[in-house]
Amino acid sequence: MATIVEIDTYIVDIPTIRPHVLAMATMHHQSIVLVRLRDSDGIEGIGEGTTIGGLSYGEESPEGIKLAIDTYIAPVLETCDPSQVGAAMAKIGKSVFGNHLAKCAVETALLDLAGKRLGVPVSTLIGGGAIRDRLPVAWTLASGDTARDIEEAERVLAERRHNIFKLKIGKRDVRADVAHVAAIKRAVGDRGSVRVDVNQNWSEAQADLGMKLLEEAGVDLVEQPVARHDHAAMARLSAKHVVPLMADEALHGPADAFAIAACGGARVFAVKIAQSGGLLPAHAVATIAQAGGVGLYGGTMLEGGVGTAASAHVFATLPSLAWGTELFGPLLLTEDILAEPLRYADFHLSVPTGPGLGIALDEDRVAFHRRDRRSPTLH
Ligand code: MUC
Ligand code: MG
Repeated sequence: MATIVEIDTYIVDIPTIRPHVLAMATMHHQSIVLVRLRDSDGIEGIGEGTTIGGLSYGEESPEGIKLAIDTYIAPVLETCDPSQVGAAMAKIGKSVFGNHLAKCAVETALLDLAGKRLGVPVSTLIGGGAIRDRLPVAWTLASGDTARDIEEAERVLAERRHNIFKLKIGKRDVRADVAHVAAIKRAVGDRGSVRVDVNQNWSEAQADLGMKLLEEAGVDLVEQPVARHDHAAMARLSAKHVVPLMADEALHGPADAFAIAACGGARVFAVKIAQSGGLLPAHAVATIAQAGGVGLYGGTMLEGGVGTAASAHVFATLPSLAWGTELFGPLLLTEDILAEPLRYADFHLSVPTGPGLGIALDEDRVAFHRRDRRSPTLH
């Protein structure tokens, strides 16, 4: 049996191309936790654990992800057969509660390694193989300025890069937010789909008003308008409004997926590998959605190239992906950490095809941006 002989984790900080304004934080850079595993046969696997805005989005921070892996997951991993990914993750799950982003990073690296060992892409290991080779990709307009957002939408439409737009709202008064969205929808017209993400920032009453006005403005989807634990409010809003409600922060794996599908809490799920606790649980979330008649959207934690490729492998296996994906993370960063960037063209992302994740790191660029090798100016 091969064993894991090296586990290296480090944080890289990469600036964003512009401030990314969300209800709970404004991002100026993204902090990516990379995990590199090497087994006794010299095969390497790479994984990524990434969150948004430090501790403002969820319970895990970049520093916490690294600590969970180094201190609690690595000692267990050293006792596991790296080719048995399910067994390794089950063993880790027995001694590490929660910590879904850290577990996703480790599971990604194990699957990359196992895929390289077998000479197959990760999609073959999780869902029986890819059934599509490219994925529709949304872009998030979140500069904080309506005119700038419209300019950005026009540019990416002209480049044929994106025709699905997600707008980040929830920071301002409901009517001011709706006016911003309606102006962008008027500019985009029938050339694209406009959706919003409130990131839990509305009360049920605000969401009731907001969803009515957004529907009138031509918005196609309203993501996580209320608090993630308030399944009852999500179900009432879903039942009342024609515009579908999409669950995001409410979904932390298969148990949440089952509970939300069962109570009619959302008509669409944003499936995220990180929030689900890995690629295999994310695939289970999608299966539950499909069984419960819930539509699917491939979500992101604004990961860099590694997490984005891993997500693409999962989403490529899903029989239906009616709402597309938002796997644009690498495009929000000033620099790509992959040796060969992922391919975005004709409103789609191409799913990598090589063994494992089908990607390689740009080692010089990664070394340059490693937090432990730089002066602490970015964090
Ligand atoms: C979120 O809440 O969905 C996804 C796209 C984006 O701009 O932010 C993320 C997080
Ligand atoms: Mg969201």
